[in-house]
Amino acid sequence: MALISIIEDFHPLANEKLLSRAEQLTPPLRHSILEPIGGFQLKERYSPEKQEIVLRQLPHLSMGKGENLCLDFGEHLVGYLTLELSYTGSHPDAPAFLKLKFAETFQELSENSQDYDGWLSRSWIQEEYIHVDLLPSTLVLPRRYAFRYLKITMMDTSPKYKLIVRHAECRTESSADWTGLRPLQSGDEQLDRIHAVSLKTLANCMQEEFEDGPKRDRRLWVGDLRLMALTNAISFRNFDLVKRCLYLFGGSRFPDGRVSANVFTKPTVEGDDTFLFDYALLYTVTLEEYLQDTGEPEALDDLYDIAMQQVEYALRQLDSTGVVGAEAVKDAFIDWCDELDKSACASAVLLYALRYARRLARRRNDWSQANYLLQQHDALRKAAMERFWSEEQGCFVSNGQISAASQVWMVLADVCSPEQALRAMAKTLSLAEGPRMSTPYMHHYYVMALLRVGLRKEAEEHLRYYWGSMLDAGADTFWECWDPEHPERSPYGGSVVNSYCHAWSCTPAYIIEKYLLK
Ligand code: RAM
Repeated sequence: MALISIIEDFHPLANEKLLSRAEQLTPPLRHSILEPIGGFQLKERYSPEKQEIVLRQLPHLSMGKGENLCLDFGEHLVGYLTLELSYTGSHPDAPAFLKLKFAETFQELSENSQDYDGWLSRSWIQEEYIHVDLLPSTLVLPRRYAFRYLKITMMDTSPKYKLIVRHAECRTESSADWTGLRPLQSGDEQLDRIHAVSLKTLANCMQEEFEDGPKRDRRLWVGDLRLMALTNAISFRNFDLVKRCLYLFGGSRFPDGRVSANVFTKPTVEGDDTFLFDYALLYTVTLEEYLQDTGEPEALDDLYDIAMQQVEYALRQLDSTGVVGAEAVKDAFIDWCDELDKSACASAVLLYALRYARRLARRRNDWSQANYLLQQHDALRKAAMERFWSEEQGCFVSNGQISAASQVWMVLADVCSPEQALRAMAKTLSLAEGPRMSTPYMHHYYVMALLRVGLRKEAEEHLRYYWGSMLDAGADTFWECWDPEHPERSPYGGSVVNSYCHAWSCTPAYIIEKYLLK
C-alpha cells in the first residue's frame, strides 16, 4: 500500500532556537577520490551477460552508436562523478548523446527503467540523458549519486566519430570518520563481513544528517534514525549528528506538536506532512538513548517537552477498550507489509515508548509525570493483554491474525511474563504462514526480541541467515527491503526504485558487538 500523505496548506511549526542549534551541529563532510577498478560491456542493452574489458585500455576504447561501457568502482560509493571524454575519427560534427545509469547493485544495472510502473516516483532512478557538445571535454555531474557501477550508453554519435572515456572518478562524500575504527576480527568470517558491511552502510548514509538511503529518499526519517543512532554509538560515535537530527525533528513539527515521520533539510528545514504513529514514539526512545550515551543536559532541557508530547498524543488515541484505536493504527508503519494487522503492534510500540518516556521523566526529576506515565503504562498493558494475548494459542493475536511483528513488539514492550514471551517467540520461530517480514528494519526488532527472551542461538542464526543471504546475493551495503525467498520483493511496485544502501539495515554491527560477542 502506498504511503502518501498530502495535507493541503501544511505549515509546520518552526522553532527557531532548535533549528539554529541544529544548524550549528552540521557536521563537516569528508571526501576522497576513487577510480574504477574494473570494466565490462553488457552484451545486450538489458542483459546481465557481460564481456570484461581491461581497464588500462579504457583511453583507447571507442564507443559507437548503441554501444555501452560499464565501470565498476569496486565498492558502494556516494559522491559526484567526473568523466573525461574524448573522441576518435573526424572532428565531431554532432553532439554526443549519452545515457548514464548509476547502479548500487549489478542486477540494477541491467534493469530497464521503462518497465517500472510503481507508486513511488521514477525520478529516483539514477539515470541521466546528456548531450555533450564539445569534445574533448570534462563532464562534472552536479547531482550526488549512490552507486558501485556506472553504465555509459552511447545513444547517438555521428558516423564521423566515436566516443572515448579517458578517465572516470568519483569524489565521495560522507560525514563518517573512520579514524580509529578497526575491522572486526572475531575469527568468524561471516560475522566479520556482516559487521563490515553494516558499518559501510551506516557510513554511506551519514551525510549532513542521517539519511535513510543515499539513493532514496536521501532524507531523515525517525525510524531509521533510531537504528542508526544505536549503531553509531558502537562505531563512529558522532553523537552531535544524532543530536542535530533530534533538533531537526523538534524544530519543524506538525502544528499540534507531533513529530513528522521525516524532515527535509534543504533549501530550508521543513517537517514532512507525513505522520507515522510508531515513528513519532520512537523519537522519544531515541532522545532517551541519546541521553544515556552522552548524559548531556542541553538536549534534555530543549527536547523533553517534545518527547512527552509524542506519548501524550498517542495516549489520547486509545479506544474504549483501552488499546490504540483503529484510526491511529492506520498511521502505524511497523513494516512494509500490506497483509499485516498492526493493532497489537501499535499498542506495543506505545508501551515500549512509555518505558523510555518514564526514564526521561525520572532523568528530569519530573516525578508527577513519571507517576502519570506509570499509571498509563499499567492500564494499557492490562488492556493489551486482555485484548491480544491468547492463552490457547500461546501468543498474541491481532484481530484474528498471528504475526511475527505482533509477537516482536509485544515482547520488546515487556507486556507479558518472561514465560509467555518465550512461548510467543518460540511460536514465531515455527510460524509457517502469516504475513512475511520484509525489511531489515523489522528483522532487526525480530532479532532483538529473540535476544530478549534468551533465544540467543536463534537470534544469531537469524542474523546470519537474513543479512548473510544479502551478502550471498551480492550486497556491498545492506538493502532497504529483502526477503530471501522473494528476492524481487519491493514495497513500491518495482525493485528498480529500491534503495540498496539503507540506513535501517545497518544494525547487525550493533547486535554483534552488544550481544553476540559477549
Ligand atoms: C521509506 C524510507 C524510509 C522509511 C519509510 C517508512 O520510504 O525508505 O527508510 O523509514 O519508508
